[in-house]
Amino acid sequence: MNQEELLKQMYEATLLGNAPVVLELTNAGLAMGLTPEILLFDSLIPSLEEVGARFERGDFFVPEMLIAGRAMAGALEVLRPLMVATGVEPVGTFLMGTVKGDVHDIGKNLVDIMLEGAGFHVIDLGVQVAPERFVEAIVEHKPDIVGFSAFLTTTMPMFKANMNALEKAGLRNEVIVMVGGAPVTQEYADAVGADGYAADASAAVKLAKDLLARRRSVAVA
Ligand code: B1M
Repeated sequence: MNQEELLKQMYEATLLGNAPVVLELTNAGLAMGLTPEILLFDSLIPSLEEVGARFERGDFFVPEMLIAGRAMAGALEVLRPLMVATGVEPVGTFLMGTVKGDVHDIGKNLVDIMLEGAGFHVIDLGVQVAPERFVEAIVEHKPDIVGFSAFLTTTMPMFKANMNALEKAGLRNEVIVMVGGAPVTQEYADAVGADGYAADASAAVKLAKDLLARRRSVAVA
């Protein structure tokens, strides 16, 4: 099997939610010299996008989405240690969570991995995180940045609820706020008063670094 065939087989196996085969192909791809980024961006992520498209057309239902998601999550477990930086001084602390009412976490976990790869210390509160839990964690960990992920149009309004909770707790100016997730847009991020929005994991890393550098240069001036 060549690299192209492997990526195609992995795409198909993810689509069918065949977790053992996806895992086997992940290891085989790495052994063949494919990078974690190629496996992710040329096979796993496009496959999940197709899962979403089939769900929208009514060809797939929730169980199919669930097993495809699990197959992708299994591959991420193997790829994570290969993508994170080791032994470097953290560039900053990033507190992350999927908002209340939303259980999607694959995209959030990918952002975590890429942030860790870029040297951030990431604290992930998981999914269905209530505004008061974000507040508690900000007080406890004093992160430089807090990130809210939302993957449903029905859970995006939780961004505003989170912002209100930060304001009420007197924390809004203590922390940079970033938002993201499939249905989120720059306009929506601006409307809720977030400091930044990123469309994908690499853009999130770049933005996190930029926002932090800007905040630190203002603090020094
Ligand atoms: Co759901 N789901 N799902 N789902 N699911 C979507 C999101 C959907 C778009 C499918 C579709 O209709 N095409 C749709 C939402 C429609 C909408 O609101 N606009 C949808 C729906 C409707 C639902 C349910 C309501 C279905 C139902 O029950 N009837 C239900 C909701 C449950 C709930 O949360 N309360 C549901 C459930 C599920 C599963 C549990 C079965 C499973 C989740 C498994 C899991 O996450 N552990 C699932 C899955 C797998 C999907 C799809 C197929 C794949 C999501 C994914 O992992 N994508 C998805 C379709 C799709 O996205 N095309 C879909 C890959 C991932 C790498 O991309 O998540 O976009 P993404 O993350 C990106 C960016 O968004 C960004 O970077 C990430 C990496 O590049 N990003 C950030 C994310 N967070 C960020 C934070 C940042 C910055 C960038 O800063 C802080």
